[in-house]
Parts: sequence; structure tokens; C-alpha cells
Amino acid sequence: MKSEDVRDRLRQIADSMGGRAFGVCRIDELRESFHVEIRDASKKLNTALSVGVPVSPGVLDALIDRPNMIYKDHYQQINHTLNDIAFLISSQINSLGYNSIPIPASRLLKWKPMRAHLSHREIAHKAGLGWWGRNNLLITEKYGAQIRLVTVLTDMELEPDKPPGLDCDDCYACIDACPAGAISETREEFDLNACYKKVAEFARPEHIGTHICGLCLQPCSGKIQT
Ligand code: B12
Ligand code: SF4
Ligand code: SF4
Repeated sequence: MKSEDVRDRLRQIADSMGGRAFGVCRIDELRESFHVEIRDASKKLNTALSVGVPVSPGVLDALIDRPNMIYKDHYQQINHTLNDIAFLISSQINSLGYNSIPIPASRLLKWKPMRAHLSHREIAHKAGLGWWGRNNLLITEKYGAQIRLVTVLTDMELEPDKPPGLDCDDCYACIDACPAGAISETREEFDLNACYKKVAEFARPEHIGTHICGLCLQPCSGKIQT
């Protein structure tokens, strides 16, 4: 199968399961930042595929000033879907005779500071899905920040994409939306500590029990509405 045909096939797998954003990048200069669990194994792999599944705007409309059960269940469902997409893409790659590692959508390996296997945001940015927003999230042109991400690492040679060369421009909509005051004019000023404290507070009620919030996603719905 030609490289473009394989790419189309993998993209179709993602699309058939709700993956509406898809891109490819090289990982050579990112590997050192990967968690030790996958760092050595990833030395045999040079490519990452990034997939994004949009969050439903209706679910975000139901958020008032804190996460609720509709948002929590939707968040968990999207994580399952992302993991399924990554698994199926990985399985297709393996059946074509290549190697791959599907990276979990939301698996924490270390609590202080919180760390995962790798940064899905950084990979998605490099793979052309979007830019680094004032709210410290990966922002896509079509869905804004209302998209969750997953990554598959592979040794299959696929043509890499490029970061889109866009930014938040004259939008500041998320600054006032954050109940922790964590978002400022520049992404460098983003206050992760303030955000973490707020999501930890939101996680306290037993029925929520997980570090979610979603309020900075609400106003960030993308520049191109279709
Ligand atoms: C732990 C975690 C948290 C912790 C933060 C801890 C931390 N240190 O980052 C807490 C609980 C606070 C948190 C909060 C939220 N999270 Co969170 N979180 C994660 C998780 C599981 C690991 C992040 C990690 O390892 N961070 C460590 C550092 C090294 O990596 P990083 O933060 O991604 O990025 C750094 C570098 O990569 C670099 N960088 C270089 N290039 C680029 C490019 C871009 C675009 C960015 C943003 C950064 C970046 O700068 C960053 C700072 O050093 C990821 C899933 C994953 N595996 O990526 C989800 C993830 C980042 N979370 C996500 C979301 C949506 C949220 C929340 C909205 C909660 C919610 N779901 O309701 C808030 C938003 C907070 C915010 N505005 O940043 C999404 C982001 C999707 C997107 N469109 O960007 C992710 C990717 C989950 C997913 N599968 O989609 N999260
Ligand atoms: S709401 Fe506007 S300023 Fe905030 S991250 Fe999205 S595009 Fe950037
Ligand atoms: S997740 Fe909540 S607390 Fe953190 S930056 Fe977004 S709105 Fe603020």
C-alpha cells in the first residue's frame, strides 16, 4: 500500500469513530521528554500520529460554574473512544508489519508534578492540529479548545504535517471564564498551580472525584464554524 493510502486508511479508522482531527509528526527531538516507561522502546519509533475527538458543545453549555455529571461522563466516554481509536490504529499498523505504541488518553503516572507518558498537546501541535492557546490548551481552527487528544507512536514512515502558524490573535475570551484566574494574556503566564488547586477543589465532591473543570473550553469554540 502507498504511504498516502495508508495515511487515508488510518484517518478513516479515526473518522469512523468520531476522530475529527488527524496529523503526523516526527518525535526525535521529543523523545527525551517521554516518561521512562516508554523512552527506550520509543527509540525504535520515529513517528507520532495525533487524533482529536471533539467535545460536544451542548455538554459544555450545561456547565455553569463547575464540572457536573454530564460533563464527567462525557469526558470519560471521550477518553474511552480515544483509547479505542488509538488501539485500532495501532492494530492496523501492526498488521501491516510495522511496530506501534498506543498512548493512553489520560493516564497519570506521577502525581507530583503530574506527568503522563508524553504530552498529547505537544505532539498534536507539532502534527499540525492547532496552536498553543492562552488557556494552555491545544486550540484547533475548527473546534477551538473543545477537543481531546490521543497519540500513537510508530516506525511506519508517514509524511509529517507542520504546526498551522496560527495563534489566538485578538481573542481573549477564556481569560474571564477561568474561576481560578489562571489565564493571562500570554501562554507563558498561565498559572498551572492556580488551575491545579481549582480542579483539585472541584474533584473533592465524591460524585466528581476526578480533576476536571472545562470552563476554559466553553468560550473557545473555534474560528471556523461549519
Ligand atoms: C496531568 C494532566 C492535567 C493536570 C495538569 C498537570 C500538568 N503538569 O500539566 C491538571 C489536572 C491540572 C489538568 C487540567 C486540565 N486538563 Co489535563 N491533562 C493532564 C495529562 C493527563 C498529562 C499532562 C502532562 O503530562 N503534563 C506534563 C507536561 C510536561 O506536558 P504538557 O503540560 O502537556 O505541556 C508542556 C510541554 O509540552 C510544553 N509544550 C510544548 N509545546 C506545546 C504545545 C501546546 C499546544 C501546549 C499546550 C504545550 C506545549 O509546555 C507545557 C508546559 O511545560 C494530559 C494527557 C496527556 N498525556 O497529555 C491531560 C490533558 C493535557 N488535559 C486536558 C484537558 C482538557 C484538561 C482540563 C480542561 C480539565 C478537563 N478535562 O476538564 C484542564 C485544563 C488545564 C489547562 N488549561 O491547561 C487535555 C487537553 C486537550 C487540549 N485540547 O489541549 C489533555 C491532553 C487530555 C486529552 N487526552 O485530551 N490536566
Ligand atoms: S478562547 Fe480565545 S484566547 Fe482563549 S485560547 Fe481560545 S482562541 Fe485563545
Ligand atoms: S481548567 Fe478550569 S481552573 Fe484550569 S484554566 Fe481552565 S477554567 Fe481555569
